[in-house]
Amino acid sequence: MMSSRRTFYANSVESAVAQARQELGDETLLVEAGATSGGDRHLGPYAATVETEAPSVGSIPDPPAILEAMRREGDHTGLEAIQSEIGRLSVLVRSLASHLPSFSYMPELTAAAAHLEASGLPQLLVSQILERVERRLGLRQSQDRLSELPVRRGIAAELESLLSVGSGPEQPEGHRRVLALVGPPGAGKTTTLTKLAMRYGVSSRAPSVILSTDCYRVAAAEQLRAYAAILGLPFALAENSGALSRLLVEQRHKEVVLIDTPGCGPSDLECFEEWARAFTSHPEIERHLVLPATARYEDLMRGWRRWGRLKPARLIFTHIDETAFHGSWLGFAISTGLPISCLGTGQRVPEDLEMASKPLLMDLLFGGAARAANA
Ligand SMILES: Nc1nc2c(ncn2[C@@H]2O[C@H](COP(=O)(O)OP(=O)(O)OP(=O)(O)O)[C@@H](O)[C@H]2O)c(=O)[nH]1
Ligand SMILES: [Mg+2]
Repeated sequence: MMSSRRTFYANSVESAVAQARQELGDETLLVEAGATSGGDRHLGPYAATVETEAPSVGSIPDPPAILEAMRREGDHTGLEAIQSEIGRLSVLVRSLASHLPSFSYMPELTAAAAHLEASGLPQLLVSQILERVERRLGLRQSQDRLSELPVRRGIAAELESLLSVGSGPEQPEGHRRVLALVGPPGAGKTTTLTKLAMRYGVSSRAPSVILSTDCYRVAAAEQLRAYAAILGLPFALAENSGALSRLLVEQRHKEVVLIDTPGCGPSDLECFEEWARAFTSHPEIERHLVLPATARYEDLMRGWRRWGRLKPARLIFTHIDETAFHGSWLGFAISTGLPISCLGTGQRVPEDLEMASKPLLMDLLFGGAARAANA
């Protein structure tokens, strides 16, 4: 299916993105957002451009899927020929792109461009951000060279306007929160859920309960049960979607309901479909998609074709402590338009959990690589 682009205008980037998602669905991909300029200004101060039709899963096999199929079937000669052709084309595209005006940045921006690309931010996003900073700071017109600081601030301001951070589970008084952590195997769902239970379920003193739907790994559910016992919180295991529905009715007086889910891998469609159906019939469950910050942007986007179907409300990134390159997951957050709620920064429970804030995200993006280099 071919995709085309549409632009939404509003008083903030967040509401332009919200409008797009309301009209076109949660799987809509954000390709550009920011302050409007020139002839578009009368339409609204901010704009968000989105892809209106994402390719449907499985309808047209994409190149990585073809490669994967060939790998499974042991077609190594064909695989190598395609890989070498892709390598040749990517060198060619890079060399052509380097001659385009949008890729030849002003000297002030060259180092920043290299840093952002090295951090894993997708190249398209980097060029969009830097073009805006160039315009906003008038770099092409001015004869004076700017120092690094205003350029860095300009980039941070652009990025901050594209990113959104959203409330984690710290629930407003009197407002019930039913949260499910979903995501790929090993992302850190159970660990993060335990951290959240300790931080909010216990310290807020709101009546809370921990539910698990992970019947695939008995040890994991038992570990969570043991944690719940230490925290003095009730725990229940839902073996299927029907059991989950019954438990949600039983636990309707609890103000904080934290649900752990199994990590369904890409080949485990049955597990995924069962819980996708269960969540669709319970719109009150806020889905927080847990993803490792160590994953590449392209892999996160591939996973989004599946995880996007669960219509997550927030993103949680874990394993933040294991990488110094934070552009991939930040780029993914910008592309999906979803707010980041919290970050897993290590294995310690409950210490290694940070609520997301824009200054923290900027510090990670700009400080991470520098800190790693100095370590
Ligand atoms: N370094 C680091 N390790 C983490 C973080 N979060 C989780 N882990 C570790 O990652 C491993 C997997 O964590 P789990 O919480 O079991 O992951 P899960 O998503 O529940 O896994 P499944 O239930 O198998 O899908 C464990 O060894 C955790 O201690 C983090 O933020 N940083
Ligand atoms: Mg788990």
